[in-house]
Amino acid sequence: MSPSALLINPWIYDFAAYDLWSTPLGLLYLSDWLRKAGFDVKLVDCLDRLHPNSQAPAGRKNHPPGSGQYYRRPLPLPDLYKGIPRQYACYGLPEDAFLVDIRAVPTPDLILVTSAMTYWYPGVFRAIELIRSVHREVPIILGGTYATLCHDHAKANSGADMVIAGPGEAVLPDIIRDTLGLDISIPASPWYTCRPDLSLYPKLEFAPLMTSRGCPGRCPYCASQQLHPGFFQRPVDDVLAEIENRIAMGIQHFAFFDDALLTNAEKHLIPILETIILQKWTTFFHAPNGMHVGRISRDLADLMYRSGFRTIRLGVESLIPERQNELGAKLEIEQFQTAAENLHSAGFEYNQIGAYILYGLPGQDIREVLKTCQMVKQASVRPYLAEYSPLPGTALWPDALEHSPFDIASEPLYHNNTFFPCRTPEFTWDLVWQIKREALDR
Ligand code: B12
Repeated sequence: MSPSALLINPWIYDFAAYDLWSTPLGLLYLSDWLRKAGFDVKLVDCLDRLHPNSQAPAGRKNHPPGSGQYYRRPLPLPDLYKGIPRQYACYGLPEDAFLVDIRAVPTPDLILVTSAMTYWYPGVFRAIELIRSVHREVPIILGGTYATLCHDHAKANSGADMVIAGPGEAVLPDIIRDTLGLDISIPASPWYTCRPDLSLYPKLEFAPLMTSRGCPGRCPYCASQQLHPGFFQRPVDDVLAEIENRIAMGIQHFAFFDDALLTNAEKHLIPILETIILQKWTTFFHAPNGMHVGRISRDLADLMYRSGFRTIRLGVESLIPERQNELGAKLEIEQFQTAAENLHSAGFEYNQIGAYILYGLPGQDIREVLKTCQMVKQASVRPYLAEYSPLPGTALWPDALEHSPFDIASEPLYHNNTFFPCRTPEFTWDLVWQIKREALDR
């Protein structure tokens, strides 16, 4: 009998959540690895809107495949969020449907649970509690973003038998040996020899695509270096083979998960897009993660348009020079205007191009954000407000500790972006609504 593993993607516990091509990509990579190692693998993904019992509201017509609303179960507000004028909720599969799925799985040898945002840990804990109630004796291993960045918190509180920091591929053989006493003969292979295992889903609207891991940048608010040390781009042919394979599965929509998609574009993204155009493949690409604005030349914008990009998000952060310098000086206003012009000339419309603007940074008067919003709109680009979430181990963390009136070091719930953990004394919820309105008004 083959050994078996059950993979779990837990719920989101938050004030808001909307599915933007969300996929437990880490788990899907690990699944491919496990299958190569001879495991039988099952997945219960609480965030799969296409699950027959998801109760997710039907998708809106004008929203691209892969995006949409989750089923939402209102929850009492945790004490430490008192004063936030928003409903707290659990997003994703109803609990009874989760339990039906968990019970339907024959007792596995190993259970792997992933975790995403650090402040979503209550959903992770709840999943572990429920799994434990059904599969009492099975070792539960927790990994992912929360498990990596808040490792001690997860070890102390999650209820998992083992908490793993960092990429899982390299440590799976050790985990399997330690928990099951099995020596897996396949070597700890590099992640890019695996492909996200999409066979775990009966229904798919899109495929996640990660053409690189890590990031060459060092943005002071970002934890990419801790999560995926170094920077590695997959060979172009390998990425194209993956796209071709997905097309053969009937998939047309793709969402990029790269941290730095446009790095080294001449040798990486450009040849990929040129081949797609040459082969006349029908593809639609979404890049919900902010891309490096200064790298969007006229040629690249044309290729993006012609190869089927539909969702463009630009990592603007701030167009106020002092703030931009503090964040790594990656962008000048002229570069932003040129990139916007290039995208418009290529054919992209206002609603397809969004600019992420960071707000709620340590010591930042959020009124400053209004100016960047206005400049972004002047270039016919839609502002998207991205609230700062402080993360341990990042360059901005000491600043965040100094400016936050809350105990962000010991309580990850305070990392919640909606909470504005680094709020200044002038902060009010009215001001937040005013800025949100300004961003939305055209
Ligand atoms: C893609 C991405 C998004 C996408 C989609 C996210 C999704 N899950 O679907 C979008 C653009 C929507 C997004 C949005 C946001 N994001 Co984001 N995002 C990322 C990004 C770039 C990649 C995540 C990913 O899928 N990686 C790919 C997989 C392969 O890696 P992985 O999941 O880490 O899995 C590996 C290991 O962790 C491990 N592993 C995972 N699970 C398990 C389980 C076991 C048992 C084991 C052993 C190992 C293991 O092995 C895996 C394979 O190596 C990360 C940064 C990063 N480099 O990780 C930020 C990141 C997660 N995002 C972040 C933030 C701040 C946000 C936003 C709040 C930004 C904003 N203000 O709007 C929003 C909020 C999202 C929301 N409400 O849904 C922060 C985290 C904040 C936090 N407090 O935790 C990160 C870390 C970036 C940063 N600032 O440093 N994001």
